[in-house]
Amino acid sequence: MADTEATLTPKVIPGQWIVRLKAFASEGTKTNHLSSVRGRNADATPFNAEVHHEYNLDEARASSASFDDATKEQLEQLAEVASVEPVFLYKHSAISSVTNPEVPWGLARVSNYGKVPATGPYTYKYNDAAAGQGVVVYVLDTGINDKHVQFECRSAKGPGHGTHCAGTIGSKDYGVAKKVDIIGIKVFNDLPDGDDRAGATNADIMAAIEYVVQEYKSHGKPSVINLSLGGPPFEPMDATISAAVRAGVIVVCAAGNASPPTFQARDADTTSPARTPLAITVAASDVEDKIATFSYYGKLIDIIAPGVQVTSTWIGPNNTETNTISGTSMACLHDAGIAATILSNPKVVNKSPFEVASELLILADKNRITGLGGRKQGTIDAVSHVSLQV
Ligand SMILES: [Ca+2]
Repeated sequence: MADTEATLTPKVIPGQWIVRLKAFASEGTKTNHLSSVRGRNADATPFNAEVHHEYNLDEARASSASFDDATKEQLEQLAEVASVEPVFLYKHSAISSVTNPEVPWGLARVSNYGKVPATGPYTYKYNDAAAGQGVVVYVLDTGINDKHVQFECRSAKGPGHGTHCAGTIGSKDYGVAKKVDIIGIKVFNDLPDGDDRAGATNADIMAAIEYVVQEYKSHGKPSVINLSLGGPPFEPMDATISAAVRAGVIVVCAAGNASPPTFQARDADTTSPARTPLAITVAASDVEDKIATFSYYGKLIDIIAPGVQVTSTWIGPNNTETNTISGTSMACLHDAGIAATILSNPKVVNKSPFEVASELLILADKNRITGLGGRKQGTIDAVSHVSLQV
């Protein structure tokens, strides 16, 4: 399956661009910029740009648009423009897939200090009074199969990978936070993972993040964004995530996975969104408490969570299907769920993203992970843990 190996060769969408304005450009600067772009369209010069989307978060003002290379050169000359970069695809951070309907070991691991047995049956201990009630987790993915019986009508929309994600965050049997509200936002196209045109564009991911910030500002419920995806480093996306976190939304993302053809794990500073410091970046471990061979690593990892052979909900005709897959995608879902449990815990008074991130670390099971020598040295040794104390 293709995934964050796209960091090497991003799949670019020809003729589509993200025009980023200089840091902290004002709303007025953006308005003037877009009206000047539209004005140039109207005059007799061969300038031609069609604006598709405007991004308005304070530190991440930008637009996505279609135009040709000559127009790109003209736009790059404008004083207010920081960069003009291509629209390209991000990929799922999941790597392998086998059908195996078992109770997930990951839930047992995050509710236990210390290693769990190599084989089940497993139990998940959690506190029902802090199970994510009143918290919204937004899963930016393929959408969610909301008909799946595991969601008890707490989720909204779509298939496959997104359904698996939502399952680990909040489904009845496979989920960390069993009372959380889950909203799937479809950013991935419907092509199969093996297709090199499959993915989610940077333009759509940024728009979806900004949409969540607007939702959060209107409903005021504690909110978490789950990004089980990865791709090339991209400054405008990093800025969008930073703006979302500063606005009060927690952003949890996958560290990234080694994948074909090289199967070489890298430092998470080589990929977005994992390299964004204000995101909670999650690496993956296995049932032996060893860092997953595929997991990206390094100083930007905030925490480690189960990410090898994780069973969760899937799509299928019966709406009861499950699938067992691996990836830092799966690891980060545990932390989206744990963040939701912290946000719903009445004992935790201060719930800004920064305080939730530090609470995650306080709770974490430290100094358990093996395999953090060599290139992976410097990666935090802390396994996510869900608090039973309310
Ligand atoms: Ca971080």
